[in-house]
Amino acid sequence: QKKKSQTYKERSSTCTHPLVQQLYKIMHLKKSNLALSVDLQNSQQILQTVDKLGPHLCIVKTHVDIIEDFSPQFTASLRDLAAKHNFLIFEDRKFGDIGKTVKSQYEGGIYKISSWADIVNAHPVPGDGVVKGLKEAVTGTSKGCLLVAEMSSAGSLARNEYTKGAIKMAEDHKDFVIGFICQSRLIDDYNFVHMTPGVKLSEGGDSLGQQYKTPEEAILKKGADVIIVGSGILATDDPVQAAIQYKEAGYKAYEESLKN
Ligand code: 5IU
Repeated sequence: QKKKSQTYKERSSTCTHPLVQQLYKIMHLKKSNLALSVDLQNSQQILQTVDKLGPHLCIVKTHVDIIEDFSPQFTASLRDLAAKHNFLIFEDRKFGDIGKTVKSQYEGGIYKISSWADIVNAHPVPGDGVVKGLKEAVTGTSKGCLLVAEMSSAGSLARNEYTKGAIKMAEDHKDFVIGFICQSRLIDDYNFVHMTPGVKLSEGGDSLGQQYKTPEEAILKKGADVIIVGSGILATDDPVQAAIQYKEAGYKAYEESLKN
């Protein structure tokens, strides 16, 4: 039996992980369940876009390894924008190696992801060493990790038993795993934030296997907490207006979901 739906405000006080509390608080205050996937390759362009769209976002999702002119100044500026507009930063790195390796990939190299990203994600394919390795890099902080339990792309192998394994791994590491990247509701527990990419106001896909669902479908039918939108916002003439449209569609679907 499904538990009664909780408001973002209620979730911010009943959930246990500090980062999850903070996220739901932001979602409540900004009336937004919208994460922007800012898949641009120029750091100034990213910062300008995030500064304009920031008021409408609960999360900014990055792919730091596609940036052509990366510098530590970029991540410092992004953190300043996160403080200015009150959003969390999610680096969509999808760690997928043995524990020792992902630990260095998370804290080291050029990007030093653990120093600026609030949230990262990991593929559960290596087993829970991936989670343990990442966790070791950030002991004593309130950073969080999402497990990629399902993908939006055609033919994804992350399904059935694999997805069940991801759920078990999350439950075994509640102090660090704060949720899932998924396409459907996996656990009836707000301590695990369900974030869904592959969202666009008009359904369809792209030429490389991406498959889209609408905000309503993601939230109302599939039980997403956060919708992740990239080109639906960025590949328009007016990204600010588009962000507002997605924010409002997402929030309306959330309000509708409270009636259940
Ligand atoms: N992304 C997906 N699907 C997934 C996962 C991640 O699309 O299952 I895991 C990423 C890829 C891209 C963004 O950075 O989310 C979606 O961008 P568009 O909204 O432009 O398709």
